[in-house]
Amino acid sequence: MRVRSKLLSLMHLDNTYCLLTVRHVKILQSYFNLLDIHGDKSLNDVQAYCFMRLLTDLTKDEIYQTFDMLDVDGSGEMEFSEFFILVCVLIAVQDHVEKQFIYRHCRTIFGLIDIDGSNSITPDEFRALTYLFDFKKRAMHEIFYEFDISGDQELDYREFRLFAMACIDKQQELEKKMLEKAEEMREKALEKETKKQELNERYEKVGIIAYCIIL
Ligand SMILES: [Ca+2]
Ligand SMILES: [Ca+2]
Ligand SMILES: [Ca+2]
Repeated sequence: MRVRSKLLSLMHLDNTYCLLTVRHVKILQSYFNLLDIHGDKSLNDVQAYCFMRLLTDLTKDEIYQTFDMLDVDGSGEMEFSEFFILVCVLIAVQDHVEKQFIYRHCRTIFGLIDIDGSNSITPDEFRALTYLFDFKKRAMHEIFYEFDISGDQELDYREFRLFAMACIDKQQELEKKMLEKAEEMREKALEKETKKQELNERYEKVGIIAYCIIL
């Protein structure tokens, strides 16, 4: 999923706990109150649809599936606590910290994608992660069976937690690679600069010698 929002681009999740600050929660509460035009402290499916349609590139089906996933109390409406989770997911995606987010909020994510509340995740339920967190569909199919250690075609919480831990390993591996690449580029730039400086000094010397010869 892609996220585009000026307001959300000003908000970031805390590095350690992957949560919003109290100040941002207050801003979000005011934003929610503005969206809640009926003043009943919740957003109905149409309001939630418009909100997600405006901020993301999710399809209609994906939006309604996300709405059902987030409607934890089954009220058919999105209350602030559910809206808050949605916004945290959007910010995690916007800031590319979705793997970290899954790891930190493993239990919550497990509860969300377990739509039927069976305490285990089927391949169909697991698919929600592909569009929310931009996992590749084919890879996710393989990943699902890789972590289904008991082989019952479902992921229980312990299996899902292993998946979440693997996510963060992958993220750290990626970050390490990016840091190494940045260091490599920095060294190359430094080397280039030193060479340039040496060349300039040499030209300067040659220039001085030529000037002396002319004199
Ligand atoms: Ca609800
Ligand atoms: Ca389930
Ligand atoms: Ca299993």
